[in-house]
Amino acid sequence: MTLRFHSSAGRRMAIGARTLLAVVGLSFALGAALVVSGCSGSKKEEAAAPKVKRYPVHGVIVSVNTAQHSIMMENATIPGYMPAMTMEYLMAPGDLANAKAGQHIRAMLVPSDTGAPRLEDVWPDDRVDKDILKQGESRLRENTFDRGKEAYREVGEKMPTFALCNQDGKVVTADYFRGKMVMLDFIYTRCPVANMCPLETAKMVQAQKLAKKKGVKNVEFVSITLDPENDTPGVLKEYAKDRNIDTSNFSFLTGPQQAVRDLLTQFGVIEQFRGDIIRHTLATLLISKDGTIAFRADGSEWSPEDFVERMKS
Ligand SMILES: [Cu+2]
Repeated sequence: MTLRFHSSAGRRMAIGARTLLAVVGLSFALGAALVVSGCSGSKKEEAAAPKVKRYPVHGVIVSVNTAQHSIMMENATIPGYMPAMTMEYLMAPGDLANAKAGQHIRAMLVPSDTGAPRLEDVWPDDRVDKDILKQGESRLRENTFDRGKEAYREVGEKMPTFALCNQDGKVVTADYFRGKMVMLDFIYTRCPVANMCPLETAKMVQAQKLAKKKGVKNVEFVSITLDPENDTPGVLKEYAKDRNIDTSNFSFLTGPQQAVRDLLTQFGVIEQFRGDIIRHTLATLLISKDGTIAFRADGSEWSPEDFVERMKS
């Protein structure tokens, strides 16, 4: 299997995707754990292993102090680090913007010699949300498995159901988009290849602006991350803010790794980790109001005008 960064021949890429899916299907049939174990994730973790020891922490936010870039949090016992207590933690701007008193979060604690410890990899951890995400993940897993070699959803088929988190840390399910057109793609925030994700996002924004200008109503723009390990809600929030993206109808979604993997499989997007870089293909899709995949463009050569025209018809 070869992965291609820039494909002018979308068809060939789609065939590549199908070949991969056939391989995946076969591995299911053989009971191999190729997809389930998410081989790419662990390799990447090793490569990017931080030198400072980090500790998983759960807690409830007591207060948010934006000026100090910190929160007060009542944390549960952190094995090997400290007992349960209420203390100050520093947070990145995106996480801070999402933080609210009373919220349950989980994160990785990074100790500091000079001041308050820092929280990274911050995820919402409210019970109900966790349950919805987990259910969504296992339903999608079963669905991908059941579809086997037909996991890839062609134009004309319904989009899969899912439960993910948006850039505000809110759980969003596929139901949220029912009755709306959805323009959907897959990107990741650290993508270093200018004419891949950065261009893709810029064009989605163009499409969003053009749709608004042309009076297209009831359309949502959705970018799902290829890299949920890094792209937490807070990271996505900063990504959108840095680009001045109007998030009133543009969501950046992330969530359980396996859920993202299954969506990639079902939408026919291929990714492969090379150290910290993800080699991947691009697909931009238009989903109609009843949830049917109406159109897809493989590669980076689609035009915002074309998509907006299709939204109008
Ligand atoms: Cu990219």
